[in-house]
Amino acid sequence: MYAQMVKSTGDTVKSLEEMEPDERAFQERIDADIKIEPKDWMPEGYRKTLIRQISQHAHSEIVGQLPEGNWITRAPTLERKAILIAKVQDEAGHGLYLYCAAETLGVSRDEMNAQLLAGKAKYSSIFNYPTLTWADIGAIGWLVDGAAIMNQVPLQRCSFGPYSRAMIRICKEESFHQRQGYDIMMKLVAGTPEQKAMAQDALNRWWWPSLMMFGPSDATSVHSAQSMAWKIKQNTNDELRQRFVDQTVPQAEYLGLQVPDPDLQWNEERGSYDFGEVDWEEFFRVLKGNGPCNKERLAARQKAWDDGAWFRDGLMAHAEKHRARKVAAE
Ligand code: BYC
Repeated sequence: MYAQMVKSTGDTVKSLEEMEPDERAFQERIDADIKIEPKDWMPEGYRKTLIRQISQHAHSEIVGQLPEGNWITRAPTLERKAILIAKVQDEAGHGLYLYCAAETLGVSRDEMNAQLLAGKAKYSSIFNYPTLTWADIGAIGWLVDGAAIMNQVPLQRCSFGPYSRAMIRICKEESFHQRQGYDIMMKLVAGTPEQKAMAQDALNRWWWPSLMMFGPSDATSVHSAQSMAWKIKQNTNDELRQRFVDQTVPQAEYLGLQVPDPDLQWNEERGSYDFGEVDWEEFFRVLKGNGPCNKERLAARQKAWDDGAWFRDGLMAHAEKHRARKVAAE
């Protein structure tokens, strides 16, 4: 895809002719599907966009541990507890690969963390909702990980090498996560009427926030046009949201659950589902820090940072001692 063919919804995307020679050579590499590596020349905007997206993605993985971690002590069986611990641990691993990928762009993990705690860097809106019942753990795996996979599979082909490679492993693990969530939902819908009602209630609460994960509509997405020209993103927010709906509605039907959208209907002509309008006011309210759990999530991250101070200090003191010994021996 050539840069000049991308329609811009926000910032204008320069055509090849408008670019300086360095920038043009860079764009031609992107257009030829050649990966960009950390030491290659890149436009400052490309570097900044990647730092923003990858760090926000990393923060999402880390903050995303909190709603699920809430159920580790209350998982209904030892097996479910072991599975949930493993899943939450995987999310920590994803955060770490992603912080490492962002660090190759010249930002430190401490800086990224400071931006999160100062409210300057975002994390996915979805993690500002509470996990009220065990069925929410099923719904998160099924819907939230399902939406994450839909968004992340194309990111495996991202033009920036370290991000694209991190996504390959992350996507493999997310597939297990999605299946464990669906498995919880299958058990619940085959259980007592109360258990089935719990599954339906979780779907009711998580459906719309899951659709919001894909970001604002294409008409209001600020970064999509440039990010697609740079092949950081391969698809628009609305395209991926539609794919998610098309994939997930039959899964809900198989479970015998009702998707909470009166406007949902199969469109024979388009070969996909029509669905209702996302409540964008709610989405932007959550992004501004006013969702049900924003304050709690940031307070938990601040506490983790404060509680870890002694450990970071110990590591630094240890490294300094080694350095001093090495210097003395030379
Ligand atoms: N939540 O111009 P747009 C997981 C922001 S975690 C919050 O469309 P872009 C998991 C956006 O950042 C999955 N903010 O932006 C973990 C921008 O604000 P800034 C996390 C959102 O970047 C544990 C503004 O809105 N996945 O898998 O082109 C357990 C305008 O948006 C959201 C990723 O992070 C949102 N939902 O597209 C289970 C994937 N949406 O930065 C599961 C990587 C938009 O200008 N990220 N914003 O202040 C992406 O693919 C893209 O960044 C997005 C947004 C599609 C999210």
